[in-house]
Amino acid sequence: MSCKLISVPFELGQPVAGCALGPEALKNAGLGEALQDLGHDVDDLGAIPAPEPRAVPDHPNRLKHLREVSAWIEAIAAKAYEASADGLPIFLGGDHSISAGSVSGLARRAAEQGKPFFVLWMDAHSDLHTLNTTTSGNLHGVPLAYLAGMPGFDGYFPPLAAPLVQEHVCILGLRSVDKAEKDALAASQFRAYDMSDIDRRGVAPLLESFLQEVRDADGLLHVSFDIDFLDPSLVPGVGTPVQGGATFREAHLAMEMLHESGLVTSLDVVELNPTLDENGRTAALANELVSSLFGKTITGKKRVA
Ligand code: HAR
Ligand code: MN
Ligand code: MN
Repeated sequence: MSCKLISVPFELGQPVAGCALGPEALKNAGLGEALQDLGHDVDDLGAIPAPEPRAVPDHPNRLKHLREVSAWIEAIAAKAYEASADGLPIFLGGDHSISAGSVSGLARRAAEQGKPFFVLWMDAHSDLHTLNTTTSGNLHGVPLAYLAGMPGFDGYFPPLAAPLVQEHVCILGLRSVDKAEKDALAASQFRAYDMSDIDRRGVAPLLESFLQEVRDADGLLHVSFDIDFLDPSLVPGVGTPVQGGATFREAHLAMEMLHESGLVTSLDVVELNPTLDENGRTAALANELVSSLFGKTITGKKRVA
């Protein structure tokens, strides 16, 4: 399989400096080499150049860097569409606002191919604010609402070629959901699993039922991996840590299952902030998990999905 590494050094979707250094940190920690060692072709496509801010009207809510975020989404979406013609694109963020671009470009490609498009959103946060409901104004808190075609983005974010089907989205790892996001979730058809669901039922059954849906639909699967999915004790290098997150073993199991499924066609790795990291351990752990997603095993034992 040919993996295409796409660096997206953008951090203005959130207020903490350093996230733009995420792609270099992941690469310097050996991501490309790890994928090659697992037998994959790796094509490093370099970084998406910073676009000019997009001319958008003033918004009544106080939104931070709206023009920059909007321009990056447009540029990333174009790149995602192009790169997904062949190979498996891996977007290295950057904060989670970049996924508004990667996922929209990939969804457009899938729609053109007549393939159902599924998204696994691994995250402490639901990222379901609209431009009208966000109280922080940090636009890494809105990508999933935008991608699902929720109201209020018209004229501010680029038009969506193919909004996500809510039933085709699984959010895993939730433990920070704001009031407006709770209302949005309650009114939605998303599959949303919080940490309590993981504790009560376990990662494996939750994920397997979603993977079975993807399989049954002969769909494409994008994984949007927000590193704050993991417990902050494991990943100091994230800007918005939330206690009570996934263990290494839970994340590792999820990645192994994703590999065994053979269904994953694209990936985001987002929210790494190397300036907050401790001796690169967040980057190293992210790489370890990505390696599992791409076929690294403990014993080499074959498990049939
Ligand atoms: N819900 C909060 C807000 O909108 C926090 C959002 C944080 N998002 C991320 N990505 N870190 O998941 O401000
Ligand atoms: Mn997120
Ligand atoms: Mn998050």
